Amino acid sequence: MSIKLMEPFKTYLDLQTGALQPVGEVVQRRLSDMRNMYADTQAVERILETEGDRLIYEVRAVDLPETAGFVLYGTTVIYPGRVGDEYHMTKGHYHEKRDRSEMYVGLGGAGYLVLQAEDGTVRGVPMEKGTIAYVPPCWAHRTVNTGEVPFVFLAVWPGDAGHDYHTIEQLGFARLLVERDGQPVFVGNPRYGGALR
Ligand code: PAN
Ligand code: ZN
Repeated sequence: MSIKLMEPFKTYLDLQTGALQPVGEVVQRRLSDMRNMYADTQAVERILETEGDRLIYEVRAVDLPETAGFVLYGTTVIYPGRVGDEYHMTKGHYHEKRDRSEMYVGLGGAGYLVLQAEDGTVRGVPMEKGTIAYVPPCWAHRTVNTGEVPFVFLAVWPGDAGHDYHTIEQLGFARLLVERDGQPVFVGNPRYGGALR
């Protein structure tokens, strides 16, 4: 008996823009998609009223089966900016299978990989071009653009990891990255609903 072989293939990655060719799913996240994730809800509403629905980040993924045995990869571009004093960021998630890890490779710009464990422990890993930041098993992860240009990175994760957005949507992250005197600083999130350490 023989199994059906998948043909080898390659993807072209534009290191500057994060564009992938060929590309599968492309997701755009706008401010309205993250309405409840920024601490300054008044700033959110003000931006939506005066400026419109700002594009915060884009994700491009290669078309591969989301099952065990595959390695998935895609790029993320977070555009620079702030909502109130909180920097633009991704929604953030745990992997549905909590023990599936991930690697992030910085391609351009600068920011942080913010990780949170279910006991409320938070860590921040600064990232720039050339940084390989590792998400160990069981950490929720979010990225934040603390610079003035797009923050671009490549992510690689196991095909059967799955994405649990719900937990972070409900509880939030315990700590937020905000700008103070032009510098990124971690502060407590007054609206955080999970365990604290
Ligand atoms: C990344 C993220 C990507 C966007 O590819 O999915 O940076 O962040 P959100 O998924 O939280 O919106 C990854 O961690 N994949 O597992
Ligand atoms: Zn992930």
